[in-house]
Amino acid sequence: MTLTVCGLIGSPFFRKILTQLNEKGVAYDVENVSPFGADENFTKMSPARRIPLLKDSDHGDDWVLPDSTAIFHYLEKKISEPALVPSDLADYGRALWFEEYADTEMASTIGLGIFRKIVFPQMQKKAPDIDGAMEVIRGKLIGINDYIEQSLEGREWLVGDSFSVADISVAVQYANLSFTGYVPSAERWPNISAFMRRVGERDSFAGPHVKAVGAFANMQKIEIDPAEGL
Ligand SMILES: N[C@@H](CCC(=O)N[C@@H](CS)C(=O)NCC(=O)O)C(=O)O
Repeated sequence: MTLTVCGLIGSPFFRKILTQLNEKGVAYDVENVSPFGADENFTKMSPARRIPLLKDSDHGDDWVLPDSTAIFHYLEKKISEPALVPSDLADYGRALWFEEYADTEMASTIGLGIFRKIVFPQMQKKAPDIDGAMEVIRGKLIGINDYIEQSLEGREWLVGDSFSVADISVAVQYANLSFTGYVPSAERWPNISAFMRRVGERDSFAGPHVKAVGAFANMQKIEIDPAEGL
């Protein structure tokens, strides 16, 4: 079996899958694939023209799976240990909810609303849209931070007692937020801060994360006055 994960290290969805495979201790290959300016062959593999994609040699050369959620749950079935989805049914449902919330609500607010405004212009040697990003941080992001903060109250992980798809999905989104220079205030959202520290201590997450940090190291970042309490 050869598993190949295609995408870019800056993508939270791509790192979601790398973190999962690292947790499982499975060897895999990585193929650098960008969705931007990709050819028609990419559209055949990924009709939504998004990364990540998974190839699994067990199914032949033409088999390819798009979408981090499809990939994640495919891999849970293929390599079941250690499980990253809860066995308890109630927890399983909650874990799927957090994955969905992270992949849609958080990704659109953080990815489209903040990350792209800071990072994408700089990739074209243009000035980042700091004011536009700050508007989203001061607006929609606060509600997301409050919800995740409250969901982590008195708990180590978002669902049940162990690290799961819920934690990975939420953490990779907050990681992309940190690449813009903004991290939620530890005074105002202490549970998020402690959670991200705990996730960052896991090699499975830290390996891909450190590579992504390097990719954005030389970019201009958001600087927030601590008095703003954001
Ligand atoms: N629901 C998809 C979302 C993937 C996604 O949005 N990937 C971004 C990169 S982080 C992408 O490929 N964007 C291409 C584009 O917007 O043109 C998943 O979970 O894989």
